[in-house]
Amino acid sequence: MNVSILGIPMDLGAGRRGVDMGPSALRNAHLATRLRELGHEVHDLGDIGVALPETLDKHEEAGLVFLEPILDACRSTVGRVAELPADTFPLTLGGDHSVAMGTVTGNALRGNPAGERTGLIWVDAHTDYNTPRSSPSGNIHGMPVAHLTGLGDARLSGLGGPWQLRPEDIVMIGIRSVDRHERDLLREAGIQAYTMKEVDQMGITRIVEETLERLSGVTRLHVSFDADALDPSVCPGVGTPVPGGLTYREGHLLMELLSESGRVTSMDIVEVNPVLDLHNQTAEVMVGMAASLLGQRIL
Ligand code: B3U
Ligand code: MN
Ligand code: MN
Repeated sequence: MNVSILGIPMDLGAGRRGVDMGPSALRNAHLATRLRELGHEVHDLGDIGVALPETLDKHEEAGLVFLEPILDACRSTVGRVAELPADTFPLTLGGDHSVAMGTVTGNALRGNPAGERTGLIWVDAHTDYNTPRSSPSGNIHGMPVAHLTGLGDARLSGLGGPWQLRPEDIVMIGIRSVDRHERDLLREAGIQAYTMKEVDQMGITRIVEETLERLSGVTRLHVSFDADALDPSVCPGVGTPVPGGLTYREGHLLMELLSESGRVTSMDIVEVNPVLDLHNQTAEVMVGMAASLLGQRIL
C-alpha cells in the first residue's frame, strides 16, 4: 500500500503543553521504517503549520480556547488531506485530538464526488463529545466528535461545508471518562460507545464484529486512535491519563482485527505527549499500533 504520513504539531486544543511534539516523537520511534518493513511505500509529507501558543494571547471565545488558530490548522489539514490521491492511506499524526476535525473531514471529502458515507472508529478513554456549552474546560480537544456531527460552534462544525458525519456511522471503543452533560448529548445522538465495561464483558473480538456489522454501509473507514485509550501503564505520555484502559494486547488485537477486515482507509495517532513520557515509550507503542493496523503479523 501507499502510505502518506502528515504531522499536525498542535497542542492548542489541550489543557497542557507537549502534544505538539507528538509527530517528532513518532518519527523518532521509526514510524516510516516500520511501515516500509511491512512492504508499504511510505511518503512523509512533513507537518502542517500550526501557531505556537507562546506567540498568541490565550484567548477564549464563546467557551472555546484558541478557536482561531485551531480553525486555521484544521482548515489547512482538510485542504491537505482532501487533495491526497484516492489510492493512498493517510496516516495523520497529532497533536491534540482537535486535529481530527481536520483529518476526518479531509478524508471524508477526499476523492468523493458521489458523497459515499464515512465511518469513524474513535479509540479513546474519552468520548470527546462536548460542545462549548457542555465543556467543563473550554479545551477543544474534548469537542471534536460533537463538531464533526454538526453540534457546537458553526465555524468548527462547518469545516467540511455541508458535509457532516452521521452519528450512526460512529463507534467509540475504550471509553471510561465522560462529562455529565456530554453523556446526555451522546445519548441524544445515539452514538454507539463501548466502554471498558463492555471491553471486559464482551472482549475485543466481539466488539470488532459488532462494529464492522454496524458500519457495513460505509465505504470509507477512519480510525482515530488517542493514546490515552491504552492504559497509562502502557502509554504514560498522555495529557489526561485515565486508569483502567486497554491493555497492550487488547490494543494490538483491535488493530489486527480491523486490519484483517481490509476496510480501514485512514488513521490518526493523537495525544502522544513526549514531555510526560518515559523514554519515548508511548510513541513506540503507538507506532506498533499503526504497524498492526497496517498489516504486521506475528506469523
Ligand atoms: N472531557 C474533558 C477532558 C478531556 C477530553 N479529552 C481529553 N480530556 N483528552 C474535557 O475537557 O472535555
Ligand atoms: Mn481524544
Ligand atoms: Mn482521550
